[in-house]
Amino acid sequence: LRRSTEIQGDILAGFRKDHVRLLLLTFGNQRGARGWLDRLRHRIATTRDVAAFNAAFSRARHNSAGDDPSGLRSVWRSVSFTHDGLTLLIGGAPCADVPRGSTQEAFAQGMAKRAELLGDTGQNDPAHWLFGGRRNAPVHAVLTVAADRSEELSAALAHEREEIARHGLAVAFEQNGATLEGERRGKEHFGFKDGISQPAVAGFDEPDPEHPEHQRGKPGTRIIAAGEFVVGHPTDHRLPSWLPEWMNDGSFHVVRRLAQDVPGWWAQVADQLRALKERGAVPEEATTEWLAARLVGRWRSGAPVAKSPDADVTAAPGAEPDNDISFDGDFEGRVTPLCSHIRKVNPRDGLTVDAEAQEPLALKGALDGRRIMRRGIPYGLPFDPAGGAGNGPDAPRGLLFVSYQADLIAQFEFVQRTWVDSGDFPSREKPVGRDAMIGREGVVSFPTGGAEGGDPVELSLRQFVRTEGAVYAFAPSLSALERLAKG
Ligand code: N7H
Repeated sequence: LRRSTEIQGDILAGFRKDHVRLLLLTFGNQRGARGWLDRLRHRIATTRDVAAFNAAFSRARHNSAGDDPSGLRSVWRSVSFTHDGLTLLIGGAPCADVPRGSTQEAFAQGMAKRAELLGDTGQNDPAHWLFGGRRNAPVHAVLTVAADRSEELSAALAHEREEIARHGLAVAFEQNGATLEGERRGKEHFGFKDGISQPAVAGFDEPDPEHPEHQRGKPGTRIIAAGEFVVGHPTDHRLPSWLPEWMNDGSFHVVRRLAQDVPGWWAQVADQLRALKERGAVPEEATTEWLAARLVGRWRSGAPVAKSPDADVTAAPGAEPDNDISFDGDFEGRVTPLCSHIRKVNPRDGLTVDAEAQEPLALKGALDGRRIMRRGIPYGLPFDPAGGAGNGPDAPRGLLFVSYQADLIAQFEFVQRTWVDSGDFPSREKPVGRDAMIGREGVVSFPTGGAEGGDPVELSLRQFVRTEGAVYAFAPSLSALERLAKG
């Protein structure tokens, strides 16, 4: 990729580590913050570093037939700044021009101020947040440290803490993240395989020789313009956002701590299944796994309901979970419900109902501008009634949701507001309802009768995912870090 030594390594390549810590930092003063950054910048991973490591790791794993190619290890760091943090570092406004409704306006306001827009009210209210809320210590920078092993992470963190203290910075909050272990590896706390569908990036990921719009070896994974994720790179559909030149090769960083009530969610699935059976709305043999898969759009293994409507299928050992999903032919959501998480957050080819009722978003390629690069990881221990205190129902656990995108409003906020939280997306005669897995309390429309179809029924769903902290930050290029440090 052009400029791969400029773009921070987590944005396009992805750290892909099992142990992660986010240090949310408060600056003491400008001099200290600049001094800290001037030393830190030499430890920041670039896209080239991370991509080379990930390629070597994949090769080693391939050659060792699925085993962990131990020996290949690295510790990666990335850094991003909130609007307040940049203002302090620069000693003035980071963006001279802040048009209404622009990504720079969302960034300048931060997520707590945009709580109403983002559905962060009620249980999600920033008054209860652990970081980023009005009552919390100000966050100026987010330092991400990621490692293969927890000992390596601890050693790196000890060094980072020394540097932080030495330059008069304070840790406002520490957020850990770790891949779940054993059978749960690669899955999030509700039990589903995550991280399957990611956008591929033009100039970075290799196109398939036969289907150049898709990534090689990953059928169904569209290649999207780099400018959707990295500021200042070409985009296909969006107008330039007129960000200042110093932001080129950087990316907006969304961090959200999303708590998951695992037993609550599964209990609700069981309750809903009972109610659906009483109404004769689902087959007698339907199980909680069957219903849960329809709320997500994939089974626990990641197998898409669109292709395996009746039961989960385990992929061949070493095979990647299937991302070659089409909703063409299932516009009414009879197989994969329209309220399922994956249809809400990436509707793919499932939008056009008929020629007259064409949704503008269904125009070829326009959805590419809504994709986000997800870099989330679970936090907390799994729910396990047979385990210790950390495995109990009230122990903290959830998804540390992280995404990178070139435009906060057109990408993250659009997906969250206009798709996840809105009952009218996709637009149909009967409202579809909110996202059936991560939405707030509300009613969704659930299909009956399978592919042949009966009338959909309404399900009242409660809320089992809660926002517990959130920040908007910006991850600058390596040379912008140098300029910020030198002042
Ligand atoms: Fe979602 N989950 O683990 O159950 N997500 N998500 N997400 N999500 C996806 O395809 C989950 C959240 C997206 O291209 C899968 O990788 C949970 C937010 C997008 O087909 C699973 C939470 C937003 C995709 C989950 C959560 C998104 C996606 C299927 C919160 C954006 C790709 C596996 C606690 C605002 C869709 C996969 C595609 C997939 C889970 C939140 C976005 C299993 C638990 C807040 C774009």
